[in-house]
Amino acid sequence: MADFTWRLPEVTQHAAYTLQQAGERIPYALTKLNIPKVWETTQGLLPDGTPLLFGVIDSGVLFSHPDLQGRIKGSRSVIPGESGIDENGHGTHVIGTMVANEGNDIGIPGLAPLSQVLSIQALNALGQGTDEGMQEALKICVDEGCLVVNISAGMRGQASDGMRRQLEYAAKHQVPVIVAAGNDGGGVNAPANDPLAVAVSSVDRNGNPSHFTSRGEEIDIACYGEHIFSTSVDRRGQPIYVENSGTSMAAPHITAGCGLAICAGDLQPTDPERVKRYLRMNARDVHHPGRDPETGPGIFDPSQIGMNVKQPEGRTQPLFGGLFGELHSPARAGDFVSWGRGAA
Ligand SMILES: [Ca+2]
Repeated sequence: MADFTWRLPEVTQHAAYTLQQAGERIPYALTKLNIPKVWETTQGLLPDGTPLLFGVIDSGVLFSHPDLQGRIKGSRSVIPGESGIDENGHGTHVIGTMVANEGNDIGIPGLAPLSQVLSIQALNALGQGTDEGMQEALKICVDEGCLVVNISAGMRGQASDGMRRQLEYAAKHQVPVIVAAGNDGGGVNAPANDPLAVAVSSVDRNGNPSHFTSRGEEIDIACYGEHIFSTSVDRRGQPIYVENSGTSMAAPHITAGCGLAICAGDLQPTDPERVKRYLRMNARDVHHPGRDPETGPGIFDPSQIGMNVKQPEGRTQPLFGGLFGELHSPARAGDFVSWGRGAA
């Protein structure tokens, strides 16, 4: 019997800062990705003016974090007895990278600071969770109208049949699932290695592959994953900022980048193959010329968002029908684990 325990990858935490120490600064990755330029087109609102909704399946979120005010549309847990509040730090870090408030004089801006997140806690404070819980979490994200889902977690081997069915369910509903490749330096972990997932590897600030990044032909895109400064939680449950490294930190840049592209009308909600093609067409080749196992087609380059197709303001946008249905009942307990360690 295969072991379908999920884990957070072993993320390295380099430093921690109190709120008082964290005056707002643009993280280097946002500068390298030309995100402030993209903000002239969109900061994460759909054409109808509503915030794009991301799904994040992780260790939960500290929704009281000052830099995440207004950014958390909902927070649930599929782990019995858990509240959805992040006691690990990993989920809060991933979410801050995506949607932390911009211009509020504290911490960081996320890539899509006007978007929102539905946080589904499927990994506990130790970064562990069950396959059943992860499946349930993904179904909730799709059913609740998330347009892009981030999973910075996984396991060795191949996705279970049940997880594969949920990936098919997401693909059928045109919800791309962006997954961290893993941090063990070996082959791409599951479910990032599934054809229905978008697998993200990590590079350092100079574009060199991270020594820890999992690698292989399944890598769909690379992004910055070293020394990423974002929101987190300390041991007492208080809001802090930390600097982490891991593919867990690279993936949310891709998730948020896809969200910005959707908001700008450059990318329609679509199947995984088309999302992969979009990322490939907007990749900057690094490392070995052409595709390589460490970085795939290269580092995502979102600088063309809003440049290709000029869209009039206020146009109607019929595609986004993300109606919020009822949440499903929590799944059974299990042993999932998330990728990357927060403020442990
Ligand atoms: Ca901020």
